Amino acid sequence: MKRREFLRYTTLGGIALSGSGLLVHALAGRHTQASPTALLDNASIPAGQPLQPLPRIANLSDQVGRFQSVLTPAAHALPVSDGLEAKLWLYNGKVLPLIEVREGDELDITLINELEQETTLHWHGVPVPQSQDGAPWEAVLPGESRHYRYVFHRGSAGLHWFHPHPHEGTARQVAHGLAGALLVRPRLGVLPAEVEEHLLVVSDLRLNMNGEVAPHTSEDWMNGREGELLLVNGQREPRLDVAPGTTLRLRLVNACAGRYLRLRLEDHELTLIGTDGGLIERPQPLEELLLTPGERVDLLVRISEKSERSFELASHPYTRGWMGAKPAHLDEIASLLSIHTLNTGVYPAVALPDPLSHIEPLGEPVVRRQVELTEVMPDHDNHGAVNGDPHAGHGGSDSHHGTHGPGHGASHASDDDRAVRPKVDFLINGRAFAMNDVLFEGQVGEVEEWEVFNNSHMDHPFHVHGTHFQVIATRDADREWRDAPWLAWKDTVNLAPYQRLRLRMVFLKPGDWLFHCHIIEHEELGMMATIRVS
Ligand SMILES: [Cu+2]
Repeated sequence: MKRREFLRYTTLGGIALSGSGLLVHALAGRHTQASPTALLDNASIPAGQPLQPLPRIANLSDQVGRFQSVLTPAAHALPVSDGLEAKLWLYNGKVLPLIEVREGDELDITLINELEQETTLHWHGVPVPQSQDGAPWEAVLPGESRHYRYVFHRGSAGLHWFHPHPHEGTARQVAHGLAGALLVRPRLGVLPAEVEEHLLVVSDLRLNMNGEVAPHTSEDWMNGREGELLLVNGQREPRLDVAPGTTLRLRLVNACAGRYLRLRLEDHELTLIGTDGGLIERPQPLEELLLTPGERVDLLVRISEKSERSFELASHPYTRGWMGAKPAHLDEIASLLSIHTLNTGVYPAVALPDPLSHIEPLGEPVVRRQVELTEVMPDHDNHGAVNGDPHAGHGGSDSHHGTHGPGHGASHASDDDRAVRPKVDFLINGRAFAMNDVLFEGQVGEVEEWEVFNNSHMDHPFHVHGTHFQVIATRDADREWRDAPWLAWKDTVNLAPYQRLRLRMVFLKPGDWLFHCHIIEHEELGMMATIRVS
């Protein structure tokens, strides 16, 4: 390497983005040939920097039991290197900020919308009153603000998250980086103090060589977008140094729009201790774990007693029914976190309480519903479902119609993101989401059982607002029903192609609650519906 090139390389290498953990470096001169269509690849970000904690949203209240703050989504340009900036939309200028509260706390957040489009704050995984849910019919216009106020009731402890949920604007806002983590601590923690906890928010970004978020492609809309830059807490493949034998508690959020994470930790078994809605009753050992968009997981792992070793937490290839040309990264192992053991004494194993929690079965349902997920070409009837089962019937026989009243349903002006939307509809019970459409009506406090059928050739992660559910039984394509071996509180669950799940849930608060595919692009193309609970 010539001396001049060497100097230039070291000047550009590894510059931290201000106010965030996102570290990007550009190879010498690559941005001088910037083309708006060429993309920054994962290799353009340095790996192996120390894992950074999520940046915190400060609590402005001095009252015990109250979390008060301001969230301002706005455009921010974060310096990447001389002449190259990542142009993102962020809350308070922070990449994946964290709000931390305790069960019983009251939250009071002022949202100040400094975007050039309407937005909302959806508190994914928190059973809030319906008016605080950030639903698309409660949009905050550009330049306007509103309060979100609610209390974290007992039992809401867990790792949740927040993201925008405006009508026909969610995919674009999420692709620009708008999301954050919401950690609700229990009143009384049950895990031993020796356990070392880390929150890991996995996200991805697609930037062009000018540092701009690249618009959605037709493939993004069809499959759910997977950005080339795979990030953990805004960093590429960060490094975590621990003493040998350390018991790590890794709490992950899959904040990607479309990317599935099939998690394995090299040479280690994972122990599942919690899901979307908090701790499960007894630890479950796992070789690997599938974490789909919107899901969270709480894992314990006792790291090897060997010193000076490295272990990769990685996402392994998972086939989720890709439509069109498959990007190469789908067949590759993607490293997320590199764990290194230090040359120090060995930490002893920790003893866990038994049980970790108690999960009451919801009991026999009062109402049963059928929910069917399909993909269809709009010029055909539903028997033209994309690779769908032509003999399958459609649910929705108990559907009702309602309205959110006049003034709702206005969509954004079209932009590049939406111009390339494919001619495929993603449907629930044969219907694409409409703001004034109510698919189901239910009653507060009644046990509901939903049989959700993925009548399509792609995986879909199914999310319900306003409550958590228990997966009671599952039936894979061409198999018999199997009872779930243990109970967990979930708000997002994956359905493989032609899989059926029986979910039980109770809505404790009245209002119009959304349920949808959490591949954001599928949601926006119509795979979303409303249940009106009164
Ligand atoms: Cu989907």
